[in-house]
Amino acid sequence: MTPATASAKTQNTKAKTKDKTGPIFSRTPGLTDAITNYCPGCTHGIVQRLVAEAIEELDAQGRAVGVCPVGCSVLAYEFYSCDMVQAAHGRAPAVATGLKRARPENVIFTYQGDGDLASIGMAETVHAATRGENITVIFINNAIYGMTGGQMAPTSLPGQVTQTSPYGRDVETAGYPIRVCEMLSSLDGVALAQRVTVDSPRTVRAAKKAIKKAFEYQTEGLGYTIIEVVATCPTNWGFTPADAFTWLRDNLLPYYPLGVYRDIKAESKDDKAADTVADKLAAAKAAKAEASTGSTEAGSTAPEAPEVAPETAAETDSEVAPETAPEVAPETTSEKGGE
Ligand SMILES: Cc1ncc(C[n+]2csc(CCOP(=O)(O)OP(=O)(O)O)c2C)c(N)n1
Ligand code: SF4
Ligand SMILES: [Mg+2]
Repeated sequence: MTPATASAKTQNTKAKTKDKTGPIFSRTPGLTDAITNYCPGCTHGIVQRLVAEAIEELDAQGRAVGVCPVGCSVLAYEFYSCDMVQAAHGRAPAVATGLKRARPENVIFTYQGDGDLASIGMAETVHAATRGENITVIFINNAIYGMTGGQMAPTSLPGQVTQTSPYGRDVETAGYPIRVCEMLSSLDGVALAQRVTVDSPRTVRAAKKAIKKAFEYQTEGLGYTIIEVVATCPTNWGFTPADAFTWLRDNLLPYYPLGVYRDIKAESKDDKAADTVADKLAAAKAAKAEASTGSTEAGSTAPEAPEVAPETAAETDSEVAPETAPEVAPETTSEKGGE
């Protein structure tokens, strides 16, 4: 038997074995058959798959609408099977707000880079969050403007070399990086703010769980949810894919610790969280109920309760225990160095 015949036979045997056992891995129907065009080692493709899987598992395929603004994610409409809307740079929260308010039964997500969300779109982000817009934001923090060739982003590290900071980010002139989850977690409209990464099977699983939880909170009407993914851009960082993951672990994760920064379900189980959105809405709901039974005087100036209040703190029950505080404390900015 020639080596070629032997090899063909081995492959046939393998194929038969595969037929018997069936596929162990397949493409999620949440994605189209299009081949993604992201660079080798880029994490955009991983995250997009996780979002698609979460949508599929929550049976939201027919109701999901994604909003992709400008950045390397701009072509994501080619990759998702669900409806997609392309927004102008930074305007995804406004587009998503309109979609969700017009079609509350739909599951709406934005997929935004750090340049998009934290630079040109920062005002929209903060205001959508503080309004408690019932949308889910997938935030890809790769510490650089990927699509346009590697300019400094609001999340680029102190000392990080980029096209617009060739001597490294100088905090004296460019300021310090913005930690988005920490900043947004102070806003009452935020139901969930969690930072994850996708550098190993374990972290990929955790990221998927977080994304799913965000969609679940949206379905329950709890408010703005954001999952920040600490991501790679090997092309513009100037690394091989493997080195990019090492750089992410050694530099980005210490500065951007993984963890849950706000989770109103977890907080509402905690006595300390007396003023969460859930508590406030529960109070508004109680006031509305009181008014409808006539116990409130006519002409009362009490604020009107929302028509559809989310579940109260006492009613909600999260099966997922909050993750512990970030394991790695952020180092001081002056100690951090990029390239
Ligand atoms: C109004 C406007 N300003 C600037 C640009 C140029 N632009 C395109 S993508 C981009 C930055 C994208 O970076 P990021 O959001 O971090 O996404 P990434 O490519 O890193 O995933 C910029 C500045 C634009 N398209 N529109
Ligand atoms: S330029 Fe960066 S963010 Fe864009 S696809 Fe390539 S590696 Fe990914
Ligand atoms: Mg970016």
